[in-house]
Amino acid sequence: MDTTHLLNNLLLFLIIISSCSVIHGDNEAVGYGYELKSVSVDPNNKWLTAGLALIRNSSVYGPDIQNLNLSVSFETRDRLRIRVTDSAHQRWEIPQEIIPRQSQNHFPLSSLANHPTRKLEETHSVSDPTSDLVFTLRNTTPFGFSVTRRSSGDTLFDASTDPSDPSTFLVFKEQYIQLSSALPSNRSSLYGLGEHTKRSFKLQNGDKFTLWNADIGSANLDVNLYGSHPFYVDVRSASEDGRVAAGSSHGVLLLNSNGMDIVYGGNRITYKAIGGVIDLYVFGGPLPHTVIQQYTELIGRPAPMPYWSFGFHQCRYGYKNVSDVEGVVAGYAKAKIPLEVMWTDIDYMDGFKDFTLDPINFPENRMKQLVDQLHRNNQKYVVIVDPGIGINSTYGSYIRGMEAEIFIKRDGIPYLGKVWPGQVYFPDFVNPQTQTYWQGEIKLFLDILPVDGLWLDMNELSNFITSSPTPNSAIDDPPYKINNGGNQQPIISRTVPATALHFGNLTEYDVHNLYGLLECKATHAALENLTGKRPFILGRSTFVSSGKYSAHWTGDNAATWEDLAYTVPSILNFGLFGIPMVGADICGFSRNTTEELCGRWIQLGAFYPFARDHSAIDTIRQELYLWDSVAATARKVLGLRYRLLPYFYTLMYESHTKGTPIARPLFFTFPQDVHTYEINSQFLLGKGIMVSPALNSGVVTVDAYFPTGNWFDLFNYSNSVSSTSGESFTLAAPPDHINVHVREGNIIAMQGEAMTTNAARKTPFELLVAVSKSENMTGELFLDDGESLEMGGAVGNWSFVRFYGTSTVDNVLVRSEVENGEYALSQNWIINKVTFVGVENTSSVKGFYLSTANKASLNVNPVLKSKLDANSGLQVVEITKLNLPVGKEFSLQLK
Ligand code: MIG
Repeated sequence: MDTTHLLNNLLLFLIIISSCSVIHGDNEAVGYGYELKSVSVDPNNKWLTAGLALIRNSSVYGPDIQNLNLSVSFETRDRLRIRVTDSAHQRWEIPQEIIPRQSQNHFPLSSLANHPTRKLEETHSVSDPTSDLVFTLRNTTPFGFSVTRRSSGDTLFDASTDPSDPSTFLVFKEQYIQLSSALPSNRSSLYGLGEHTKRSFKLQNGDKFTLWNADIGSANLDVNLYGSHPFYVDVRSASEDGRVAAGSSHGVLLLNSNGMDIVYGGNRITYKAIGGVIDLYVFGGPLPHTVIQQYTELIGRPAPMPYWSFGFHQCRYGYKNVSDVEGVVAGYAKAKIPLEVMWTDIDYMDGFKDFTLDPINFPENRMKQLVDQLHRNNQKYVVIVDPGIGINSTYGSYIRGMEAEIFIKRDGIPYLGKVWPGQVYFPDFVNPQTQTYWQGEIKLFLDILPVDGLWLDMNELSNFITSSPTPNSAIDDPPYKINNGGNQQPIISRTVPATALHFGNLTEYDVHNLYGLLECKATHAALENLTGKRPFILGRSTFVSSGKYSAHWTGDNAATWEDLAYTVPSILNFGLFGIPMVGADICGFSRNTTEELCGRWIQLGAFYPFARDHSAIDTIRQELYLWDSVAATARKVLGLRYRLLPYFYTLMYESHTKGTPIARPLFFTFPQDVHTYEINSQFLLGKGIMVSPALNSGVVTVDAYFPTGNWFDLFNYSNSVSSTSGESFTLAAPPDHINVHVREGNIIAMQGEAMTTNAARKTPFELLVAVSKSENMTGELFLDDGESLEMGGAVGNWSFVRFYGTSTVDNVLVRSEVENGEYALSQNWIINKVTFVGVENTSSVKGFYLSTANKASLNVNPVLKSKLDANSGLQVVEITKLNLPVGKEFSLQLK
């Protein structure tokens, strides 16, 4: 070998060595985990605390925190809280003032040293004796932990470590926290982790979720959108040993407001947050609806929505002037399509300045006429408000904001952003003074124009410019780049820079995701104080607990068939997040809709909890009366929606008191039916009404899954579907029809169709009894004035009716139990008609018995009709002219 050759080889060798060291550098583990130093366990088994020490520093993503405290507590029987914090320094955590939690710390807050520590053993477990959840700490290297169910042994959260796999280790750095849990390979179905537009409702192994509130249109799949909800529900299928039943469910919340990526892959779920602490809550369920009940018990139950907000809403970005808006209102009236609420986008403002009116196109006197006219017709009016306050020395809201010093600051002066009005400052809703300021601005506006609700857009915060980062700032440019916008855009991109400061020197870095929540909270308080009525707020940006203050729409979708389909998973997700009043822009926001698409969209949208048609300025108009076919289908589907208003409203009450969503995944009612876990394009309203929309162009049939039972078409009470063990059916779905079915076992209180919710409330009730011979039948009805601050508050202002039914071969019975019947009696509500569907034809019905608590007040001369549904061989029996007061208990028996 000559020297050149030798040198060359040496060089090659050096290159390999050096490149190896480069590779080694890149391959340095993100972290090496922590080991257990001390443990103390509450003698009553309600809490455990432990000290953790870093095993080794890693140079990736900045400095590690050396010592951590782990504390675990059973806050309720069904709620386990696991906290990991820096033992030396206080770190950012969402304060109680922003999200009040009913959390008590069962463990002593004073330092660990004051408590007898235990001799370290291989594992330490803690479990409240009343709980099904067990927490186990593993004294491995590195340490790990898990949460299991006592009853079945199922592992719910598994942060045990595999020494050979650093991705299983806890990493806790200044600006990077990583926590990972293994999931059982094929028994977990996960839902939640929003806000994202996804093709499927069930989260897919391989999915990534970025949480960083951004003004990114919901037409964009798989990227972070307007809101952040680090919460999922895990619905398990049965275990092989039979100990876990199908449908066994739990929830997990990582209560952390910082930007994060969540990776669901390789049968693990891994959180990568760029700040805060680990504050993990496990909700034991064990059913989907009890998980949401427990979740909303912690974060707060959904705000009650006014009755009128369940009517149909029309909006558009680009209405030209008051006459244009009046024309739309008239168009609906002429077409006899119910219009409850008219909306106006930023067009109404003077130079896009909040709380002003354009003097030319939307002048004060004409706007007043419009609103007065709407109110005379029992219709409502809602306008948009954006957070940015235009900088203009003659603009009152700006002047008062400067005086009150309530704007977000950077480098000691208000941070200068740019939105619709041009240059703006953003109110800092962390500052308690901002509430006073904001309420004052809203008051001045309401004094001019008594609008019925506010629409809060752009509150991510959205900014038309990206300001330069502060040089060498790890706050504006953190070491770990979350996947903002799907391409690791800087977190300061088109929003307020992370180094900007809020009240109390909180950084935008930490509170960014809370802005929309805080704006909704302040607006909600302002409207309550100013109007004394139940506020209606529609918010774009949301976070954990936003449902306490506002409704939500899914933002800027496109008028495409794909986006129509994606609205179903999006809406179901917000139900899980505790924001049940949710809808998508009907007929599509961007791009030109078509007659066929718009027709199908109103068919589906009529059953969104929040139903609003909205479109962008550069698109064709899409009011429902513009096409005859769309108008006809709108009359039909909105007609059914309005008949179902008492049902929607009673579901609102259930949401408000228990957290249960209005629009629900099928597995809420059928958790044991594993087929329901995969469904993306159907949903339930409450427990018993199923919507199966047509979502493709040109179709005249729809394939729909029916869990076991008899289901009856709500439009005609026939066309029943009988599913013996859970099956798919191909149903007729001609262009003018959407399949909406009620399942046997449900009793639905309905009212009549009308052009406004107010008029619908004056019509008599009809009770629809979907007869089941194998199950008890139930239904509920909540009644109040629809606008008082409280829903179900002081006795005397509301009534609650429960309906029960049973059926045997020759006997169908339905009866009511009434709580606080006086209110319903004072409103003279009556049930005029009871319709039984699915009556067995073995003995044809000849008559009925009716009894009430007070027969004397009855004026009954009922008429009974029955007809055979050829489709099912079952009968539909109608009793009319009943005149039964809703507020009085009755019992009615077919014979
Ligand atoms: O920069 O106000 O999502 O519903 O029509 C766009 C105009 C601002 C975004 C909202 C959309 C609204 C539009 N807004």
